[in-house]
Amino acid sequence: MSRGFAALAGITAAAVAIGVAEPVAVLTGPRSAPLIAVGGLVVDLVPEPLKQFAIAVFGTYDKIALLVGTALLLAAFAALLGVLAARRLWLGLVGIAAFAALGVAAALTRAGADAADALPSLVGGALGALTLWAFVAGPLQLEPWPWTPPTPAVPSTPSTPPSSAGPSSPAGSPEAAASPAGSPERAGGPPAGWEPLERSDPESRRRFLRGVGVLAGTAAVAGVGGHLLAGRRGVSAARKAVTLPAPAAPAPALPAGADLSLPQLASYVTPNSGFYRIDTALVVPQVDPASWRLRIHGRVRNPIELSFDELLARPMIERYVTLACVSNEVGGDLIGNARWLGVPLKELLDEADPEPGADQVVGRSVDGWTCGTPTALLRDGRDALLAVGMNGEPLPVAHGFPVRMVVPGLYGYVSACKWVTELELTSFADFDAYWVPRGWSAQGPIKTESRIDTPRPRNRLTAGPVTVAGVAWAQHRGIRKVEVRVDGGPWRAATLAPTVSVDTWVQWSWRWDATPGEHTLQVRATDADGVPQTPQRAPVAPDGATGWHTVKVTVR
Ligand SMILES: Nc1nc2c(c(=O)[nH]1)N[C@H]1C(S)=C(S)[C@@H](COP(=O)(O)O)O[C@H]1N2
Ligand SMILES: [Mo]
Repeated sequence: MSRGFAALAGITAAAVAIGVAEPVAVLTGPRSAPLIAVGGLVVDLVPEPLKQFAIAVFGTYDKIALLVGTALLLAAFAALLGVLAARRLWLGLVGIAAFAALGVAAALTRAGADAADALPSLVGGALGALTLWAFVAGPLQLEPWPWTPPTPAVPSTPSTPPSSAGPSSPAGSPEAAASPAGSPERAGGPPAGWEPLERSDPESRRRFLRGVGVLAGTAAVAGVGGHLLAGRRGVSAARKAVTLPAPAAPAPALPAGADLSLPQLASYVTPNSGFYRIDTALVVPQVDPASWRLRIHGRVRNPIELSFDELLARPMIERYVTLACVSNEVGGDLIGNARWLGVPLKELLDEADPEPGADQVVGRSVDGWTCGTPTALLRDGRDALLAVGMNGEPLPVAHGFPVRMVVPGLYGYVSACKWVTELELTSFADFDAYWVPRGWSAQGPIKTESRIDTPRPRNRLTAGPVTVAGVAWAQHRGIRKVEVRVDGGPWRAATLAPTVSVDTWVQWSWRWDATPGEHTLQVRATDADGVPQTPQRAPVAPDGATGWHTVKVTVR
């Protein structure tokens, strides 16, 4: 078999394996599908710099990039397996078995996995192996070129007398007579350098390629169909059925002018559809509120277990809180402000009654992700919430439905556990949450930052008055002052828009009398304690980026 055909057989076998695993995963859950399971393992295991690179390059699309990358890598391996299988079938089959084993291992080591999660990879592996066999040694294999060495010509006894054919026709020649008519492939015999295994019978080639088409098509239909079906088993219907209680303490009314409503400037309240999403989940966890439970346990005197209805029955408060990701670069957009509805975590913790020394609350998600938050900080009176509502709706599924944590003043990775099902009281000395062994700081207070949203580097600016505007944040400390400077000149005070509390970002604006030429705009904020934002540039790891946001513009 030629390399090309062998590679095609390998890729088709892999497509069948991955495709048919999807409908099986409809029964066992989307995270047991091999591509997702292995992808999830990759997310947990890839070295931190690579992950940083992925977030920097692909941002919120990092997961799609990962899946496409995994699929391409897999296709390359599958092609190689096909080539190996053409030499020694067992090598190819062992390769497929190894991949199936990887899929099984990945599916079984995920949080909350059970034995059934092995099924998609096993079924996929078996059918993938069958496919490879069919192409290499089974009914779809390529048959050798059906050429048999020509019987030695016997010029002395031509079947047709030369005279009857005429001199212009080769039909009566002995060579033509040796090969039967109507079989042009056979007529010429094999070309020079022909090797029996390299050329195949055209009929078997058509059968092979038809097999590739039919099987790859079936794999695609099974894969996409299974994936969509699995999606229909999601919780969007259950989410729509949720009626949120009215807050006992509603959010403060937005002061007039909190939103300057300028083009390019981030709106004061971020709509749910535009809210950044960062998590390690390759498929969004689908948590049925009917079976959701929260356990508050560990080093507490009074462990608590709550159902969703019991949580909703508690008095709720509604607060604006600006959430920020530690991976947000200076000038980046991994930050958003929403109105959250939820139960104060302080009340739940007070009831659970933590033991002395239990200085860390570990939030644990259904998918096993964890974050560690200082117990004292959750009880210091700030509006730390076990949230069920976001901007007047039940939490969007991707933002943690049915319940997540929201803590003013802390980066999301140490506080904002989505799909939360457990709060475990422990100590920082005893437990490292998900990102800590991966090189991030155990403590993650949000650093004072500011951003220029308008103008942007590519804007066409004309000389004269230009509105420079943006946002600044120092959650739970508040912003006292924002300053702007042009071309390294003196700092000028910007005007701060009003805000509801110290827990949200604030919009700022400054009128610039722009002159023609290239200019550099810079912004810095000072928090309400009087501490200015540091000019020192720091990368996002291990505990958040710093530096002044700098924008270069051209004025005509
Ligand atoms: N279950 C779970 N919760 C999580 C994460 C995660 O990976 N898994 N990521 C955290 C991080 S790093 C951030 S910045 C916030 C982002 O919340 P959002 O996606 O709703 O904006 O969620 C936090 N909660
Ligand atoms: Mo984050």
